[in-house]
Amino acid sequence: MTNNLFKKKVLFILLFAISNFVQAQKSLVLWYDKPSGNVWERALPIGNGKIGAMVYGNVSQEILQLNETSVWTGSPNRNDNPDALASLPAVRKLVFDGKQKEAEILSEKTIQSKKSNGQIFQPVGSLNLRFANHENYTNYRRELNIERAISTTTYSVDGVQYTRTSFVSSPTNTLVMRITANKANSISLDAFFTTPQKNVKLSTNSKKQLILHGATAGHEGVEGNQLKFNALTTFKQQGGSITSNDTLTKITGANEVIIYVNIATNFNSYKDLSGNEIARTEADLQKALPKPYATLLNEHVANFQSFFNRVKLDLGSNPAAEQKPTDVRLDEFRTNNDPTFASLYFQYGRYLLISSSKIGGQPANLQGIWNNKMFPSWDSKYTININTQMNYWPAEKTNLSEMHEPLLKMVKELSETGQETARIMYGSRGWVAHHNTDLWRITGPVDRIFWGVWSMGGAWLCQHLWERYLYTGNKAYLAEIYPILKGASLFFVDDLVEDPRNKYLVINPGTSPENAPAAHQGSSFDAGVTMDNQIVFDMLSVTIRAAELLKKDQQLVDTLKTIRQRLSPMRIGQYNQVQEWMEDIDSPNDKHRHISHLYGLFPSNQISPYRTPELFVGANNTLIQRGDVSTGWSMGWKVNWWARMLDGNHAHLLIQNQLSPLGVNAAGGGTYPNLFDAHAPFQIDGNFGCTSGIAEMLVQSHDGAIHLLPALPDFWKEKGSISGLKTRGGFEIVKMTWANGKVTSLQIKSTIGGNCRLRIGAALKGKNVNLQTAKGENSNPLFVTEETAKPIISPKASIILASIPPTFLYDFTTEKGKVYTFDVQ
Ligand code: FUC
Repeated sequence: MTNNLFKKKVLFILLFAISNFVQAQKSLVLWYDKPSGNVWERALPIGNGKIGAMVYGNVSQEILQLNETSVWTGSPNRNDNPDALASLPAVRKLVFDGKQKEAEILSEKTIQSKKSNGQIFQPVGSLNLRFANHENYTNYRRELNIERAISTTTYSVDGVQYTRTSFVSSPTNTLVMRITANKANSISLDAFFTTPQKNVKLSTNSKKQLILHGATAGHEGVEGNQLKFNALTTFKQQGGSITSNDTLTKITGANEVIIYVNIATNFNSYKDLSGNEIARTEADLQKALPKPYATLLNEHVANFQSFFNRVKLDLGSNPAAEQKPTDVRLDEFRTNNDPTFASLYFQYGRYLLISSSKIGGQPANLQGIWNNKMFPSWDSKYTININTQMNYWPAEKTNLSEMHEPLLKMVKELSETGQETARIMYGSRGWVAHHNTDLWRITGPVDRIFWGVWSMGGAWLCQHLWERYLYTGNKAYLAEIYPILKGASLFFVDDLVEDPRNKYLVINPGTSPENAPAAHQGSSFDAGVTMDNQIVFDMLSVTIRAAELLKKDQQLVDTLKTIRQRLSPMRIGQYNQVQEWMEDIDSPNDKHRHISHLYGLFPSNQISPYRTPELFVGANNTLIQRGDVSTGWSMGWKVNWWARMLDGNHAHLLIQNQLSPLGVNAAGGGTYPNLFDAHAPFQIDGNFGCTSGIAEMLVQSHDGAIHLLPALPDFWKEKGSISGLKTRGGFEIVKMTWANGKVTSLQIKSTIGGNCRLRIGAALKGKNVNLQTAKGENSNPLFVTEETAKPIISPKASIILASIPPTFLYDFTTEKGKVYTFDVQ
């Protein structure tokens, strides 16, 4: 090769690499050509699971709105109603006698919390940066690069180009903003804190640091002034000068400014507030301050990418659409084929989970870790009758198991606090949690009893513990969580009662979250509702499995099996629907956002096209009757349901509904310009729900096999690939490509060995593996499915079984650590 030719080749490779890099960058960026103004839902979220911030990207008046994971009102407290136990026989009798409304009225006094309805997740305040004479700017752009977890704002004033780069570093627990200009001595700013918190002191010190120290208030009779927080802003500038007055720091004529924000509280645990918030912020700052900026940045990016880069998704591309700002793409998504926007939204869900849920922090709440209001909707706490669970649907399957940790820890803590609730309110062993909890791990019923009576929160959350086991096969972990599972089941052993009408064992009082059948005079109370039965079934089943795997508690296993047999099967009603209630009183015109009785379809696996064909059709009818457009999270759930119905096009329709600007869906939710999900208001569950749904459209593993491309919509059929999704059994889809709707290549890694069963639409050929046609049950215990009882079908129903697309089912034996490669035949 001549020297020139060599140079040309190198240049070509370089250009190619750069253009690929730019392409990857572009597709994983949210960007805008206008500042946020004063609209919080336009600002861009950054966070490390402990500190969260919304970056407004305003030019002359920049705002970093600040949160810290443990800044909640109140202090350690409980909210059980001690009158519950004595009243339970009367409440149960009223329900069994069909007097649900009377039961509800009585329970308002005896079961509903007389104390706190839960405490509030609150903001710390804002760091404000004023740039004088920056009103007239050009070349404006702000972006959030979700592949690097960095927000950048650039603009020019008087020919000088300014750049602000912000990120929240995990390794140092510090928010960092660096401000640069392409002309020396151009950066001048005033910085100061503001806060809606009442009990605070703002100050500066001799190091020109800004300090915001305070304590949160009490709420609903729970003592305040206990949870202390400290926010500390530190400046490091090159050139120019720095001065401060009592609450403001002024920088004049600098070449570069780096701003460090540290926030901490005295919170150690739900029962211990003995930490030192001031020492903590100092200690964190000392981790960041000595490091060169480039090191801080690189360590942050490396840490973030160690999670984020595990999964890559390509659903196809539409270059014309991709050139537009994110808010314009959002506006056009429902009428445009913009598959990169769907993959961006999928990855944004993963970005948000990494940024709002990390070991050492609290689980992502209703708003993740981002809230600017003192009284946010539903206190921005943990609604555990769907919303908190939905936050964690993507965790295992999108290869972010570590992000699951804060939730799993919360379940453990609820299993501690919930024991007293079980004992005092129900006279039961074990533990129980109702439909909400908060930083203090309250487990009593909150809000009006219409909603609060539901006692399944803890048991549903336990499925997350079990799911982690199914994805990892880690027996030591199983032994750790077993007492929590056992406690949740013991509660049911004591709390289930025989329904005199039909002799089934039922939960009474129970409810199908937040809905009420017209036939019950507007009361939500009932006994033996479908979702209760499904959750109890799962709870008993996983406890039985865990005990058997650990070779423990044989007698208890026998008891649980006996009880499980006495639960009501699911029912198919007169409208060919899965019944929500024990009686056939559902309305086909009910559009309620919760479709709790389809818990059995997703996230559970009690309804299956292969094992329960009648219920599968019933679920389809229920989904059609309930309709598509609803609140954001409800649409997110529906993406998962339609994926489980093997209907990719309907799932995609829901993604289009969800990814519509707020206001487009009459009487429904949508998406804000910063791609936060809109209930409305902002609720992060919808983001996470849809992310999980997109994964479920590509790979499922709940039904005895790894099902590849179970629900690929026409929009994504042409060509695509996915890398890094995890499945039950500890398998990883190293890479799967497809074209024209069919898998074209596949690599699967086994991380723990065991039988791997694949379900796939086209015949496969193993390259380094012998595929067998699968027969009988999957021998891998991590894929076990429980037998769902045959449904009771109304004589008025006429179920026509669905035709399920044919698939191939293969088995092959795997070894821990090995990668298996396949071709399509
Ligand atoms: C449940 C839902 C509401 C809302 C709230 C936080 O009560 O029914 O729609 O999402 O949680």
